[in-house]
Amino acid sequence: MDQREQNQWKQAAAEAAAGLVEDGMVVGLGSGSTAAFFVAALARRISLEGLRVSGLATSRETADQARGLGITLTSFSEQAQIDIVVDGADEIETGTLYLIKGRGGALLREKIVAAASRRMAVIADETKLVGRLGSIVSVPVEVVQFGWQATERRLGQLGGNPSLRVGRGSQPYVTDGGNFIVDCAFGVMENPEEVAHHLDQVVGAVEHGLFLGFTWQVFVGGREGVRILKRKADD
Ligand code: A5P
Repeated sequence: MDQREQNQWKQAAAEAAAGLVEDGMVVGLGSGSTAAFFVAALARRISLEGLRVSGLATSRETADQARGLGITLTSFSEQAQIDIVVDGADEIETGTLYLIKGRGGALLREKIVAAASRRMAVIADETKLVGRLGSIVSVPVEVVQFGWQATERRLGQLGGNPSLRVGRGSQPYVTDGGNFIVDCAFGVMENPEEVAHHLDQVVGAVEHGLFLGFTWQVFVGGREGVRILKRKADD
């Protein structure tokens, strides 16, 4: 896959989704390379059209980028609800619009923001589309540091073939929330709801990267331009 072309697809999807933002909105700002294109596109609309929006960032990295581009940031102490969140994904199941997220490590804040948003628009290049979740990536699970080995063992008993994510200098990767990430290779999932239900019960696991039922629309950039996938019920 040509990286430059893939970036163009990501950017095209991000720019199309930036068109969803209206004056006065509170906008959840996702994390990752595709979301970074969205933040840049939104900043351009703000400066060219004088759009007034507040952004709620899903990671420190996104907050830094948004602040640097002059986007006003807000927080949950100021907002009861977010109008729309625009975020990337690692896998998108085409039939259900279910997602795996968290390769960038921001899944906990991403899910909190998605859950507090009226709508979630997902932006991606077409390499992220799969028929079944688990085809390409593992499911990241954010776990508290205390007793992580016990939590990892439990994830292994669930068939997750777990491995602790390693960051810089071969040290465990630490999230913005101060937790570790255990990546779980469940393989192709026939029943992601059941996997999510089991992960929800694991003591020591704070959150997992299965985003089921959050997506409103997906903007997919690819060779043919940008196409929009909609949830069946919204057709
Ligand atoms: C961050 O934790 C992730 O959920 C990202 O949204 C996801 O990894 C997509 O990232 P890219 O847009 O960089 O592929």
